Amino acid sequence: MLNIVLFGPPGAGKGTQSEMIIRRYNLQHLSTGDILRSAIEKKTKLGMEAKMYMDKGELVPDSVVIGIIGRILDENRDKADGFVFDGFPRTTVQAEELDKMLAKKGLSISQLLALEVEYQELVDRLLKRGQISGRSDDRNINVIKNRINVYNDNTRSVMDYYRAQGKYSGINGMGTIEEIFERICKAMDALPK
Ligand code: B4P
Repeated sequence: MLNIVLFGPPGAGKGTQSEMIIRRYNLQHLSTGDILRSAIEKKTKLGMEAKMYMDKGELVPDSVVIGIIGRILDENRDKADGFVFDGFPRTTVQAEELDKMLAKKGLSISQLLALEVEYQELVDRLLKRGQISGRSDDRNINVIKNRINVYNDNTRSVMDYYRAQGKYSGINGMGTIEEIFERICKAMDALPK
């Protein structure tokens, strides 16, 4: 199985590239952001709790997110040739827990692919999406800046966690969606089968 962590700051293109990766490699897309937004839309208890954090650009507590991922892994394991984890793990605690959950199933992360994008480009992409999609966390410049700060303070260290395992690849995330996808495919095709 090919289990990829697609990593990067908010607006790096994780969601966008995940959609293309899962089609080419027959993988399953697991986006914690999408799952949380769907819970908010359905007004579930989880959704109401998550909304308080997401509207401010803060991370939802580890225990909440880890519980969700555990359930989904159990339900979906046999449905594809592996997973693309998009927006998860976002802390080293989440990364450690993910390793434990996968190990129980005899699985592991194959590689972390980190999309590298300049600060102003991130802000511009998110503001543009805010105008089109109306996503509340993309409409306020202060919330966008806070999300990038939270990434730098709490999430960036996840790269070191995988680097220490020899599972880190940096990908230039500037350019067109197709150009970036080609770079990702090159990195994925070079992974041991
Ligand atoms: P996410 O849903 O993960 O949102 P995101 O980080 O903003 O990135 P996303 O993947 O959606 O955007 P993309 O870069 O593809 O998280 C939202 C919130 O949920 C978090 O702030 C947090 O509160 C919570 N959360 C989620 N997971 C969590 C976890 N594990 N733990 C705790 N909390 C969690 O794209 C952005 C825009 O750029 C799009 O409009 C796209 O079209 C555009 N774009 C992409 N590539 C482009 C390119 N090459 N050129 C131009 N535009 C491009």
